[in-house]
Amino acid sequence: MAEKKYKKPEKKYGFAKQTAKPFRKRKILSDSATGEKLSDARRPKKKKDEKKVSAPSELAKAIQWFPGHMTKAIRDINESLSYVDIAIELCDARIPTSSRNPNISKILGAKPYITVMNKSALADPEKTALWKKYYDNEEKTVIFTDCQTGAGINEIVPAIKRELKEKLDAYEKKGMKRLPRAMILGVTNSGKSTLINRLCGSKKAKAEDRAGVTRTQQWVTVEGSVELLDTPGILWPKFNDENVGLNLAFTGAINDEILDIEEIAVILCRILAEKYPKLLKNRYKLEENDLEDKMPFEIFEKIGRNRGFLMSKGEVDTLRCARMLLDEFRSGKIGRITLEIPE
Ligand SMILES: Nc1nc2c(ncn2[C@@H]2O[C@H](COP(=O)(O)OP(=O)(O)OP(=O)(O)O)[C@@H](O)[C@H]2O)c(=O)[nH]1
Ligand SMILES: [Mg+2]
Repeated sequence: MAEKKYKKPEKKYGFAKQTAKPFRKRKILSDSATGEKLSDARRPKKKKDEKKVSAPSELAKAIQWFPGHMTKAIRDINESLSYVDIAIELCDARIPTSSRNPNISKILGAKPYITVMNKSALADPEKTALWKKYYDNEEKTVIFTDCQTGAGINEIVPAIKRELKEKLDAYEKKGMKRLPRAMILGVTNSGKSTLINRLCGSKKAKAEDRAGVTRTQQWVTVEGSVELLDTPGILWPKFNDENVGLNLAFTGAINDEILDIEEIAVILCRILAEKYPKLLKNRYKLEENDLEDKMPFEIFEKIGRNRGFLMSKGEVDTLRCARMLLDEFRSGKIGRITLEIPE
């Protein structure tokens, strides 16, 4: 059966009016403790005349994705910690704050770790420079990498060896030939498996452009250099800042199946119109007045029209437009974009 599309807003109201239509997929409602989707029966009943479904912040608050396999993944990480010398937290350079697990110290305890900001070729170089400056003032090692261009990849093994110098020297003194063991963990879809493949030079770990691909841990050896443990991507049970959920959704760390991607795409439109208007205009052939004083849904619709995503009666195919917009953002086609700057 064809999926139901948004209706065009009758009047140019604000965002609330634009989203005042039933969620195409209400799957976004989930039990944050178990990650289980709430069945219709368990969902709070809406009053008959209740029109407004969500404002951006309501939607953002509703984004949670902590399925059962993540609870297990965290338990497995805990169990494997005693076998590894160091951990690498792999984050997304486009959202350096949102993609850092707030519970990382709790998960890793006293285990040393380094932070890697991956997908840096998709991030805004000017903002990345700000982040590098910011991290220089921190004690922790933070490396910016990109698995497609290879940028920064060569810095990882030396950084591991530097962090573990005392331990590795002690092994050498005892005549023990043992490679350092590193666990790679981080948010879903940040490129953990791809990084491992890149470091070992072959496709040993399964990697796909979809959140939640790796489901079990896997050891991979980089000949004569390091042993790496791939782990399933993990998030945390509750996003304290609502923008965190949105940023993770924009970048593909949250399973699209549980999201209302049309609403997510409209919010992304608003953010890009604010932060990267030139890139948005260039990519979608928008005029200055297509952005000026326009509501996010109007910009989104205009993009759909310019792309020719029309249905019968000339309405914009919003689902197709949302998929395209998110896809083009995630793959860097709109441009190099970073959504967060250091505070
Ligand atoms: N442009 C770009 N894409 C990347 C980079 N690293 C990974 N990818 C892509 O991101 C997608 C996810 O990569 P994976 O390696 O499967 O990510 P993961 O962190 O292992 O994901 P889970 O196992 O689901 O947690 C794939 O389509 C990769 O090709 C990168 O540095 N730059
Ligand atoms: Mg993986």
